[in-house]
Amino acid sequence: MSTYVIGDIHGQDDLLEELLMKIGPAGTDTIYTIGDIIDRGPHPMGALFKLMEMPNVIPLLGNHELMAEPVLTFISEQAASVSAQQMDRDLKVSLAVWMRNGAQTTISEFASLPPRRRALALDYIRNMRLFAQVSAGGRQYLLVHAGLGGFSPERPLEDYTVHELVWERPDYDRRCFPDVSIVCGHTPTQLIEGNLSPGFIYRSSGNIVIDCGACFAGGRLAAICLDTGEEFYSSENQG
Ligand SMILES: [Mn+2]
Repeated sequence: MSTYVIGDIHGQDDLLEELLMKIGPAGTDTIYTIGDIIDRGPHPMGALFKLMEMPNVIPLLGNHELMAEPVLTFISEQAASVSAQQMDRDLKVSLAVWMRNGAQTTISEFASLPPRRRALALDYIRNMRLFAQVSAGGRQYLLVHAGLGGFSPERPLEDYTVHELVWERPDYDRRCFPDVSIVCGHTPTQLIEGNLSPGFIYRSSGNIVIDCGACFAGGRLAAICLDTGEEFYSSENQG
């Protein structure tokens, strides 16, 4: 009955497979993914369907799934490829932003799926949760893709906007709660200023950042066991 959290996967289905082998989860364990299963890497839909086949996986929403949803909905309802002419202006803007963020592999894999599989993938994305509150190993955790943007101790979690939870980059040196650790992804730990172990799980002031840059050469996919604090890593992305 352990609880694991996996960082930003970004289409690295091989690293995901390897990490799951290392964790060796039991059917009674729970595995959260912290968001950003798709984009950038070679097989976003491969990673997504692997997780969809695991009933003990609970996926949280990342900013990449948020960007993808309207465009994938369009593709699903229209043709097998994206034809910008049929899109309204809002959707064109969404597509442009998403394309700048590594959408290509997601779009091509999604477009090549049969309609039934597309519907299943979209359903899975639409049902992703914004956050999860977990108790494990006698400690309390808040799992959320980016963190608590616009944090104030008085704000109930339900009050945060989607943007604040999946896009904004919090100050990891700020402790939000005295007795709740925040587990998040979104910022590869290679990019955290002053981090002495870039590419490994970063802990500071009750914040645990588990995006270890799986989509970059030299980065890796990481997971943490909330019960024990044990860290798991895939091998490095060979680029
Ligand atoms: Mn990410």
